[in-house]
Parts: sequence; structure tokens; C-alpha cells
Amino acid sequence: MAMHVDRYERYWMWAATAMLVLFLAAIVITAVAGSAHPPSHVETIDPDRVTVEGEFTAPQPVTRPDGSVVVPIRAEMYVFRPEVIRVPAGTPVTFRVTSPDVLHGFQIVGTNVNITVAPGYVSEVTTTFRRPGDYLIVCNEYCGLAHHLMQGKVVVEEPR
Ligand SMILES: [Cu+2]
Repeated sequence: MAMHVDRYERYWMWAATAMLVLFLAAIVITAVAGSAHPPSHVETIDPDRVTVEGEFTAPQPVTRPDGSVVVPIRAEMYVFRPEVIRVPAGTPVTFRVTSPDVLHGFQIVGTNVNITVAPGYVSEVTTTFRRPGDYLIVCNEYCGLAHHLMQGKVVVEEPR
């Protein structure tokens, strides 16, 4: 014997199921189309030593033997160092970002790069810029009174 379900209850059951399918599809589509994925890199660092020793003291982009680029970045109140980052287009670029003070964000507008930068950790993300041009970096975690002034620039150059 089939269970009796009222007509409107049946409608709402289908509506709820359709929403679940829709939301799941939205997650899968944006993850695939926008290369969005949860961060997986865990690396710790002594935040008190960041400005004193190591790759973040006077950070500059480094080109690896295979042509890919590694960019160490110090996100601090209220600046990204280096302030202007020059990288080639069409080449994998790995950003390594850490903070000597408080929590910051590191978002490159118009790309899939958007990471949180916590003192004590090195956040890492790799991307390839397809089009040359200027890309704005913003801090999207409130970090203090001049948070809104905290920005940087990636200059993506035509590959040589
Ligand atoms: Cu900040």
C-alpha cells in the first residue's frame, strides 16, 4: 500500500530536493569553471623572525630552473611587500605569503587567487596569468584602521 502524501506536501518535497540538486550543481560548476578549491598547504613560521631572516625579509620574485616563478610576500599593516610584483604571463606563479603582525587577506582581483594570511603560517597558492596587464591585490580581512588602504599590484608581462 502506497503511503499517502498530501499534494502540497509533495510539491514542497520536490521543491526542496530540486534546491539541493541546484545548490550542489552550483558548487561543482564554480569549483570546476573557476578552479576554486580549499587551501591544502600547511607550513608554519616564527612570525617574530619574518622581518629578520629568510625569504620574507626583502622579498623578491625568484625564477626556478623550469621557468616557473616563486614570489614570497610579506603582508603587514598596511602594505604588501614587494608592493609591485612583476611576473610573466603563461607561466605558473606560486605566491608564498605570510604576516608578521595580524590576520590579512590576499586577493588578486579578477583571478582565482584569494587566500587568508595568518601570522605563524605561510599561505601558498599557484596560478597562471593568461593575459598580461595590471592586477590589483587587496587585503580582504579587516586588519586595522588603515585596512582600506592596504593594496598591491601584480604586473603581468608579455613572456620573453
Ligand atoms: Cu591587511
